[in-house]
Amino acid sequence: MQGNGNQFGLAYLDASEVGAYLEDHNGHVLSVIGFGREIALPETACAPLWIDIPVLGGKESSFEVWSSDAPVAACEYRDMRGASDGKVLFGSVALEQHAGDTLEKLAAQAYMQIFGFIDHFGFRNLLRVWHYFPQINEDENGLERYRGFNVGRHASFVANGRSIGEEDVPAASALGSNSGSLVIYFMASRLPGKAVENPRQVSAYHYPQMFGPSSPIFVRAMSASLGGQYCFFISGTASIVGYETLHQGNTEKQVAETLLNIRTLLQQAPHYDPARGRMLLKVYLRHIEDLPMVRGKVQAEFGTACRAVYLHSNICRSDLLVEIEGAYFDDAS
Ligand code: 3EB
Repeated sequence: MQGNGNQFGLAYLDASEVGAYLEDHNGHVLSVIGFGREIALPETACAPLWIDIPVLGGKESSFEVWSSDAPVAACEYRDMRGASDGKVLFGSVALEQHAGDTLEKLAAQAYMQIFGFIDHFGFRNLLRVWHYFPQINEDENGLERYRGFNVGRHASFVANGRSIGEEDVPAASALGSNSGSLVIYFMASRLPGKAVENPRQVSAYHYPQMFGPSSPIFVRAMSASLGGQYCFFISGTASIVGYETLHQGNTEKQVAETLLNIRTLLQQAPHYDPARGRMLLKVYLRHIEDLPMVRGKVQAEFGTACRAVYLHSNICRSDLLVEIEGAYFDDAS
């Protein structure tokens, strides 16, 4: 592995970069997630996950690679595979939805497996979870699929004795893919991180029932020290104030509101210093044509050195046109 000072971290890479990066980090890769078109990749402890979401900005694929300075070992338990460097545990679950299954049932099953996996390896604290599944805004048995997903997630938190409050709830994102299974990947740790909420927003787990029979379960951000490095994971963030979507139909105003929400979260990140740390973003756009405008606003906020990946995806509320997630790393603190 090339020593560039990063103890633990994340890279967003293009198809032309990912092969060499994985070779350089041989034995140190925790997780590889590919978006867009599939390509052949060097072998890693865990097979790459593929998410069928088109990459915007003239790229056919984009890769999210998590790695560690410490050696990484594969972790297998029941049907699940993951990888750990001893400090964090990455894992994933991909479940096919067969005829007669509901997404609610699948979500509950996925979380039962996740809790079983992290408890088995002694990493009981979920820090960050990513959810992708197709037809997120479509109806299933009279309920929007995202809302059905929330019912299943909620049920498995309760069934596993996890509290629905800051101590047990991870940062997360939930986005629509174009095809494939319910794919969830996650990062867990032995010690809890510190949950961060946004004073401009009602905690998602306290959303009123107008957004579905069970509330979503995520915190707005998670602050953690991992491998001697300060990390701040920002959940999927959108144009929501209180619990309501603002600026329906206006992407430009939604991005501005989203960036204000992110700024508000970063004020609570004790070590945030844009001049010193590294920020990486995934930006989800419902409409391709919004790319130049949104990219302009994101670059104005974070500068052109900030690595941002733009993805064409449906967002979990049908009136949201843009959502942004982030990860900040400070190697010095
Ligand atoms: C929101 O603020 C937007 O269901 O896990 C953002 C991040 C959103 C995570 C989830 C949903 C989730 O409600 C949607």
